[in-house]
Amino acid sequence: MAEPLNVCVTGAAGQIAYSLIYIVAKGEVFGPEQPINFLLLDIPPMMGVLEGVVMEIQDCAFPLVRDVVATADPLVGFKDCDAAFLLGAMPRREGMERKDLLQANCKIFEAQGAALDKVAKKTVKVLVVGNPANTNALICSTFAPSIPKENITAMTRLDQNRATAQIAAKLGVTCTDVKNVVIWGNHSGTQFPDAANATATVNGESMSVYDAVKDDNYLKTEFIATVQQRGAAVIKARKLSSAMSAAKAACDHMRDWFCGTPEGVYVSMAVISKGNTYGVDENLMFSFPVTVKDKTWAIVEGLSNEFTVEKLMITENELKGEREMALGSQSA
Ligand code: NAX
Repeated sequence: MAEPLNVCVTGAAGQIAYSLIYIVAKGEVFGPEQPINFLLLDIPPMMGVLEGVVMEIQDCAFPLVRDVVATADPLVGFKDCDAAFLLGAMPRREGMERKDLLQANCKIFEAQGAALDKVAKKTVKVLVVGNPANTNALICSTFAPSIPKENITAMTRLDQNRATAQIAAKLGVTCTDVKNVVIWGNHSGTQFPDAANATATVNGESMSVYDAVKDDNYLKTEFIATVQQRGAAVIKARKLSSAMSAAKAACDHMRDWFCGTPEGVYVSMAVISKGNTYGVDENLMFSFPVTVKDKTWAIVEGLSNEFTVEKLMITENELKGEREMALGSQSA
């Protein structure tokens, strides 16, 4: 058997982690033959709860789980880490301005970036889920200069999965019959869910989603708004934010990053922009369509049209504003 992978989960006592740890431990992310050491990080007041999570992991008797460490010290949690799911973040409290939220998270992700920089493997793959995910990932990367910027990403896979499921339901097909829906930009209400290049298999025939749905107006209005507002709809119904679906999406993201994307399929990941694709400013964590080979992502080019350009600008401007609020002069 292979050497165990060191997998860190922050916010490990929280609700997304509770679903995510199970999926990872079952071998659905790093493979059914890959042993795992878990490094579970949360804040000091949550250590009691985390102890309960550790007990439950033991009680599952997972064949692939070797060691489990529970800690409140990032230097322990990120030690020699191969993959990190950064779920823990400062939640938005009532009356909190967006700027205050960004600055509170800036402190958390500055500290975690610095700790990753110090003790994680330089090949570590980091997925930021804690909101505001894109900008938190940018902060983390800014304070982890020895870790390649390509190794730090943020999650828009939940938005992609939501968009795929909406189209599948509209067409009465399964989610695996719908491919290449793209999420552009920020994981927020300004994101642009884009079905222009998506395909669907309907009655055994592969065709463009626009041809299959036969309702351009739906795809350009209601579909986009539904996906943009889906997180809020879940909170309204459940009185809690998405957790099972967020955990599944985080696992999809990390699995594709480690194992690669299938031929002809691209997925959405918020990755560092270098200023040379789709006119997006450099140094933003921007969600693009990517393919992954040998654990390296590459942006798929040539997928925009006139409708896309305007939508991309809206979400890019929001990300620039977040960067300015979080990092100020360090954002250059
Ligand atoms: P919970 O509040 O259930 O859990 C968060 C956990 O993080 C808590 O146990 C808390 O103690 C811990 N934490 C806080 N600060 C920490 C720090 N500095 N170091 C380590 N742990 C810390 O939230 P949950 O529902 O699990 O959501 C986690 C994050 O995911 C939230 O920020 C949430 O907004 C975000 N989401 C992001 C999504 C995305 O698509 N990018 C979708 C789902 C979710 O809303």
